Amino acid sequence: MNITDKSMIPDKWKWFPECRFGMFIHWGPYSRQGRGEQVLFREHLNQKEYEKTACAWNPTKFNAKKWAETAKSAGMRYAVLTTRHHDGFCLWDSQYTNYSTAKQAAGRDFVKEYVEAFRKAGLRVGLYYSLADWRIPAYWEGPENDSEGWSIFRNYIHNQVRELLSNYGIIDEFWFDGAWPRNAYEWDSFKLVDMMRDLQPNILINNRLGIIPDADNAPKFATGEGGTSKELGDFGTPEHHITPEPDRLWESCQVTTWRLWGYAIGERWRSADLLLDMLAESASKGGNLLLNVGPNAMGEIPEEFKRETAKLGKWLRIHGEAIYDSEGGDICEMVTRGYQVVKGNNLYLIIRFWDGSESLRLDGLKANIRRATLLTTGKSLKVEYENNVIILNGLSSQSPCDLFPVIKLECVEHPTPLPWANARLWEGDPRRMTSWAKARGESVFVGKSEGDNGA
Ligand code: FHN
Repeated sequence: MNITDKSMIPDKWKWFPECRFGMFIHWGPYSRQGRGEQVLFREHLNQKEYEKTACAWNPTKFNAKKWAETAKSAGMRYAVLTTRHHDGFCLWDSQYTNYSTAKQAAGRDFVKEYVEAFRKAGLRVGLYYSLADWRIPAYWEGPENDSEGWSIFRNYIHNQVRELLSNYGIIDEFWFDGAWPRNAYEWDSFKLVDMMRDLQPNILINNRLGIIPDADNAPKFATGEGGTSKELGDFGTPEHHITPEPDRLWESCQVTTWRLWGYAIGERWRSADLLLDMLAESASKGGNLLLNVGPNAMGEIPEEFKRETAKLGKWLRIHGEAIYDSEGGDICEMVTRGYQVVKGNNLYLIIRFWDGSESLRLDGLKANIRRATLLTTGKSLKVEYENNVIILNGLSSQSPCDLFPVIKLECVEHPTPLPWANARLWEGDPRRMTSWAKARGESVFVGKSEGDNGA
């Protein structure tokens, strides 16, 4: 499947590229410590003590409607909430444990409140679920050292996934995590996926269900990205980076802070232009961006997140057609200007660097342009052709917007690259550039006659 060819994407999953931008929410009792979602393990906390703080956790300011409003204000069109992270604490009313928000101090089913509020706001909903549960000795021992304990633990996992997909309506995306160090056979992942598809035939399942040990070049252990396999998983999950998967949907998950996913007191925040850069890069490569927020212990989304992502929402209200339902891009060399994103026969130039010159020169693009518009202001641009070079005229000296201005090129047919520009520097056939160099001559000296070999 070529993920940028929409005709190759099953209808039931077309919503994914249509949405392009989602909210990742890492929230749990670890927000009480305020040092990220992994504090239990990373600081080797006493499990009993952690359990007490988790059971006493009562985030009275949690209001899923407000979270949904923040997501919409950011231009996000779906969300994924951690139902249970590696610490084992459940944010829903599980019938398989009392270690949950429903059975402890909060007395609420946060997953129910989340799915209802986000759906009501017109957003699609995803659930994150960690296979790992750091409380359970059998998780650490594994089947080879505790076969009975492992079987009980694995049944617990399968039962919880079943109840999450049975009791909360249509779930659009399921985000497994924490497969390490077990493989897909040990998790019985093929059986798990079969059950999930029976319950929710249209669901998108990610690739973090453990590695397939006998698959070609399978790593021995799942990496930090959960260990991926082509056989399992409808979409790839590059984490902290933006790397396309050539043959399936993919979604880059990124933090809006400097490092941690869960709420961290004193964390630093990425600015709106950095966040937009990630969104534009993901779209230009044909993937989604799942941008994370860690709400605080009382259930409030940090003001810094609201402030910076609202700027993206404002940008998307003007330029969203360049992102939503896009089909990748990267047609030809553009790195000195920004990103290219394609939709049908339209090519969007997302300009990261506005240098103030009156015209923009595109030397690698082959396109018959019917109309060129500065999408940011609606101003028409004049198009000229000098041999193979396309020149867009009429640009202002000052950038027309705080973030990235966008130029929309409506082409008569699908835009393509010129031969030299059909690959990037350090890629493709180097000989495609020979004539370009030859046009200057062979000498290493400037100004010498033809034939000098520089001796
Ligand atoms: O260990 C987790 C981590 O805490 C976080 O949830 C990220 C989000 O993708 N996933 C795992 C690390 O790859």
